[in-house]
Amino acid sequence: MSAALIDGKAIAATIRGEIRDSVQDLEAHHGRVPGLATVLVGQRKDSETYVRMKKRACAEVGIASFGHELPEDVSQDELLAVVAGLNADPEVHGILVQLPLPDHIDDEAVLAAISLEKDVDGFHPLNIGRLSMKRREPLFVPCTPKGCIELLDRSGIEIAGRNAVVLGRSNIVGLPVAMLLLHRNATLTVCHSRTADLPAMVRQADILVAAVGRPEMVKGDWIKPGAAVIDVGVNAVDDASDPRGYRLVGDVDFEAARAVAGHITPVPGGVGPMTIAMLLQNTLAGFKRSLGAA
Ligand code: NAP
Ligand code: LUD
Repeated sequence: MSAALIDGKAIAATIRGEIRDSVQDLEAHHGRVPGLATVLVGQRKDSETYVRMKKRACAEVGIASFGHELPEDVSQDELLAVVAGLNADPEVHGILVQLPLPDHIDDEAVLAAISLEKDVDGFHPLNIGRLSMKRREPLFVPCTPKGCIELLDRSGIEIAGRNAVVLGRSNIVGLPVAMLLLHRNATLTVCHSRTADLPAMVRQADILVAAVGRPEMVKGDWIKPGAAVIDVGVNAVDDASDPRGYRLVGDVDFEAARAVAGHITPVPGGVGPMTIAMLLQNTLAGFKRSLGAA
């Protein structure tokens, strides 16, 4: 038997439709639309692609986007000044500083400078702190982790009481997705590069979230039969038969895992489109909050 595909691309399109309807309603009542500012430093191809996709998604749902492209050698002070300007701009309800930043920039200082009310990535230390504590509500939940939970929920997968295994503990994916699963009453295991027996840990997982950035590292025979597999990894591997010279694969050996799992996300077309849909959702929420406060 082959796993049911969790179609992130289709689910994200449904969510964008919901957001577009809300934006239209709000514009009709208030005469204003939500605004997202994107800040891109340097010329990394992947970051350029993601930011372009985010701006395009904004346009599709009626959210205004304001792009700020800064040179690779921008100073920390110049970048902080851009963030300060966006914090003060009433047309901007969400600020996204695309990561990674160049090495000479202190990314923690930049993320901490973003107004909490506009931190649609949810990376502000206070947001992460609230996310990690019991019964504290963050203003925004980070987009990729939120997208993973949304995929489980919209696929009817029970979280409470089940064994969830997260591979990876990064600030942007592994750690926050682990916190969300814990708050939803999963029994949680977090694995990383020092985990002794990764296959044995993964075999316990009713729900597996893989976010390690290692192409097809998770093998089919690591998967518990019937498990839900959320593959966050987006890895480019050389492929001469592809016109681009590469193709994207996840952290999971998709074909082998599919034969064993109950549900599985593809790469591309799984978590990636959800990250962008959740960013739009957070921007809409920030806009609504600003209307309430006005
Ligand atoms: P990261 O910051 O590099 O973190 C990777 C994590 O995986 C670390 O915790 C690391 O352990 C662990 N790890 C690395 N090699 C391992 C191994 N051999 N065995 C066990 N654990 C290992 O990466 P990230 O930013 O979280 O991203 C992870 C992947 O998700 C990447 O492919 C990235 O492109 C993708 N991603 C996708 C989206 C999306 O929207 N779809 C969003 C963000 C990221 P240590 O902590 O011990 O070093
Ligand atoms: N920084 C992110 N850095 C990298 N893939 C993303 C991402 C869409 N501040 C900040 O957007 O949330 C962020 N906030 N991130 N990422 C990664 C991470 C950030 C990754 C993949 C995709 C966003 C995506 O849509 C497509 C897919 O998986 O189907 C494939 C896109 C392609 O290249 O064809």
